[in-house]
Amino acid sequence: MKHTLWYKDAIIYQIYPRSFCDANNDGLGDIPGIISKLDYLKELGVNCVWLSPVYDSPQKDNGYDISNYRDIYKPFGTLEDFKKMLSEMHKRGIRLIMDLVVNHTSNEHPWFKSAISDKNSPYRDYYIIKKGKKNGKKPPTNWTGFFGGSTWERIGESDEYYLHLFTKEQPDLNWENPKVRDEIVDILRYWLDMGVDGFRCDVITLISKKQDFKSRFPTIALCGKDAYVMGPKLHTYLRELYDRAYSDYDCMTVGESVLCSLKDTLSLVDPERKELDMIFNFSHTDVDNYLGVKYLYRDFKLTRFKNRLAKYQYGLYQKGWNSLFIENHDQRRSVGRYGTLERGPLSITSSKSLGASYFFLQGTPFIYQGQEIGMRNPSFKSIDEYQDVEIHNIYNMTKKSRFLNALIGKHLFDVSRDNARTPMQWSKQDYFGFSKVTPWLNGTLDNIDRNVEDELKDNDSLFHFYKRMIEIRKKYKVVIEGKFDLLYKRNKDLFIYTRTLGKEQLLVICSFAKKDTKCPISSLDNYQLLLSNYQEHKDKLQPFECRIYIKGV
Ligand code: TEU
Repeated sequence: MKHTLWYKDAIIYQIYPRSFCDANNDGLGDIPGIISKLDYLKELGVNCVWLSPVYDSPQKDNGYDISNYRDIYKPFGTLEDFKKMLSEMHKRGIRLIMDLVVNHTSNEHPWFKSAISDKNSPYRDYYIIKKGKKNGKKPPTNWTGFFGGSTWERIGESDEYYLHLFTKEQPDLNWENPKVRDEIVDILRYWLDMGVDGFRCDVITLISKKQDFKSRFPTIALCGKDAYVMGPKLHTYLRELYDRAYSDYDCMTVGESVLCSLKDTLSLVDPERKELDMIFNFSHTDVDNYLGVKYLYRDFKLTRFKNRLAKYQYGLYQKGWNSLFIENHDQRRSVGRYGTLERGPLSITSSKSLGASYFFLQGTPFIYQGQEIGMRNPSFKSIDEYQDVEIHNIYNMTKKSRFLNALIGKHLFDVSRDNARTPMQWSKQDYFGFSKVTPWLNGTLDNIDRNVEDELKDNDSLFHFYKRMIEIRKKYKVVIEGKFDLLYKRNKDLFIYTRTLGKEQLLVICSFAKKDTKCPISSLDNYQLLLSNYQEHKDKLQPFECRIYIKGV
């Protein structure tokens, strides 16, 4: 089937199902809850949804540990609910991409249960099982994982271990085994035949491992990552999935590519290679940390932020497609981050400026649930209020090490993934209108001012600003195809860029300054103002003022 490029016009809204809307009042979001909010998404103007995992799962990593790829986690609903949701989305012109988690399964997947219970199991080689050292008393290598600790778990009292780059409940699949690849192709076709429009491919750049499985020189985090990031057969496997599955459907793929460079990105999204349509790159979200380790906190600098974004705009232009995002379910909220203000009279103004700064770049923009209404991090006080396995693992490590506690303890809560996973705030009603009972992870009432009901009524709200940005993206071709140019790259307060397509030019001016700032552009006479976060405009740019102009239309 023809592989159209619909994703270039897509505006994609990410739903984290646990926290979106709870229709049956068990404290957990669910699929009927999503169906009940599709008209809201239509009102916002998005035309595609990325749905975080809803497959059957013991939920050790909130669904990123799958025990049955062809059924729905019962508390979320049924396959019939899913098919109804898909149909209702399509009726509204909203496509659906599923979260594809195939670097690993759950340890409760039947494949894994069989693999570790019987050395002669046909599924034994579906996983990466190696002999430990010192008669099994030590793991095969000194690699460390994304959630801290060793990447190896001993199998009972045997001298063998299995590999898990994430929790021990998420054993890595052995992609070297063609039977594993056959299984994945079948899973892809099962959902594509159901009408799903594509996939967000979880940690897809980790699926190929170097086969030497040797220890590495110890590092502060992710020891051994060279053995599995952008592994030796990754491109082969990605092309195989395209040839055996994606190519038969008008679908889209976006790969989550942790720890990847621009060079890696170009190799993954080159259309000629038929591997992935785009990827999530994290260089701009790593601006406020060191070495890409989010616990090593670093003050934000706008020049670093805009130049890293610009690097990918220039680097991918006419070579491959890009994704654009500032939030997701693994990142803390952007309110109070990236130079914006968490509270006070300029908080929403600053979030509008940040939103405009990424939303008109070249690529497919993603909006994470609650980002469009300016949801903030919860003000949790104790580790007991956090649910995520990642922060609990890291917290326990800091409790055992004064050095680690001194190095990362201070910002641990700030960077927790739970910050993005509190219930979607639909109203000021109890439990934010998310549920009628205490949610699985509660929000905090000091953030109740940011809710859908109030923002729909307020024409000057962040919601309506996002809605207008989406309208502009849909109206002007220059936003999709225009060449990006960064202006005033060394200006530490202003992020200004143009997008040019023939005579058409979009000019995006975003101030991140808390005070009036001189606008360096001498004349704006030929431009038409499309959108701004201020009603009146002066010679100077007002605090956090953003303006989107166009000319040549
Ligand atoms: O995330 C991969 C990943 O690297 C993140 O865990 C990230 O490094 C970390 O969260 C930074 O805080 C994907 C999913 O998005 C995540 O939710 C899963 O936990 C993980 O893979 C394992 O499937």
